[in-house]
Amino acid sequence: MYSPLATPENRLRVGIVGTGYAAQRRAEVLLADPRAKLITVAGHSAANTAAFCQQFGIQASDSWQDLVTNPDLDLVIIATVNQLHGAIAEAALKAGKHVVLEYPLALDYATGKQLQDLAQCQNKLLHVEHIELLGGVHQAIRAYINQIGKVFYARYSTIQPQSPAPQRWTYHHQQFGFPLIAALSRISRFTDLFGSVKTVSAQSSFWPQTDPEYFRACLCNADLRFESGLMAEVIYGKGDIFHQGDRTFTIQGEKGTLIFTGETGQLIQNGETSTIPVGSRRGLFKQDTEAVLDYFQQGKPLYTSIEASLEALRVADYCAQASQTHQTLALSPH
Ligand code: NAP
Ligand code: BLA
Repeated sequence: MYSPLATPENRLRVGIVGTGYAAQRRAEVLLADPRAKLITVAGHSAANTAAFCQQFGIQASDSWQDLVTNPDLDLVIIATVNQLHGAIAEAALKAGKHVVLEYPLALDYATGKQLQDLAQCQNKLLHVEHIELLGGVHQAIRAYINQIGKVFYARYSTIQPQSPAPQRWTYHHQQFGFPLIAALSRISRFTDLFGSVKTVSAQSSFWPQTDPEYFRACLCNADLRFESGLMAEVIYGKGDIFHQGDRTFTIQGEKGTLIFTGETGQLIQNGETSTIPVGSRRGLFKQDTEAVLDYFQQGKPLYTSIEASLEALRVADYCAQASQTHQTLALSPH
């Protein structure tokens, strides 16, 4: 599936859909890496598309539909609003392109599963970025979790106050999707660390803007029970109803507790607290992009798999259903 070592003539030819934060980080890496050639971008507003093209010295495609069928591309990176992920990935795979997505793969599990099947059929890479797994907090958890014995409880809370709440896609029901699907990293951290989920229950509340397609704030929580018996809670909130932010990851084990508040980590055992060094949240899109290039050029395995991303999406989709039906749901066996 991967090509031989890079030569100037044998570079991976890439197109990006999206011109925002993630797209810019991707473009920077692709321009600097001799194994890749950034060919084109498909944007949204004319002004931001033009600025992106000027900054990176490339030509815009007229639409994402044109981009995915461009015969000069090997790989399409999808870094646009969540609502479009599934349709663009499907079209790109059908056009015979490899596909890299910023999470989430799609806004529901069924669509994600179809994309996985399609990629397999087409024999193309379908990779979903999960930069949270590359980040300092997650790496520190992996490094220290063996010190706290059997883990029985974990909780991850992210609250982001924002006032006034913007009228942008991240506050738009359709474009963002159900918050625990959109912010899939909250759940994928748990599935990466603790394996299979047995049951979920969840709640969600939304506070509408004047235009009800947008919300001023949202709050979702989910209780996950893992096959191992471990209990976990995920809390995600943002918007103008919050007056204090929070990003706290707590892991309780029989022999100790790990607590991460932002990028500060602590290990607590027998009444003693020690500080855990935590790496940065920066440079993660670079790491992901380089992992993709290593995969194509050297056949090096990626740090995460489509199966793992899809399983996190399945859990998040159950959370969406549980919050609508107010029921505890058991995940069906595969
Ligand atoms: P962003 O900076 O807000 O950029 C969003 C992009 O989508 C821009 O090109 C924007 O174009 C375009 N867009 C906005 N509304 C649109 C609409 N209605 N229809 C079509 N295009 C529209 O967002 P981002 O942070 O880069 O996020 C992009 C993707 O990466 C999302 O799926 C997100 O979940 C994922 N992701 C981001 C991060 C991160 O750290 N930022 C981390 C993990 C995953 P205009 O500006 O011209 O409107
Ligand atoms: C995740 N950040 C995300 C996501 C979005 C944004 C839409 C995916 C959904 C989610 O998991 O919540 C958007 N993040 C932003 C915006 C800012 C921001 C608009 O911080 C404005 C400042 N991402 C950035 C910036 C950093 C960043 C500037 O845009 C700074 C280091 C990091 N965002 C970052 C990381 C994740 C993420 C590491 C993965 C989520 C996680 O760690 O769980």
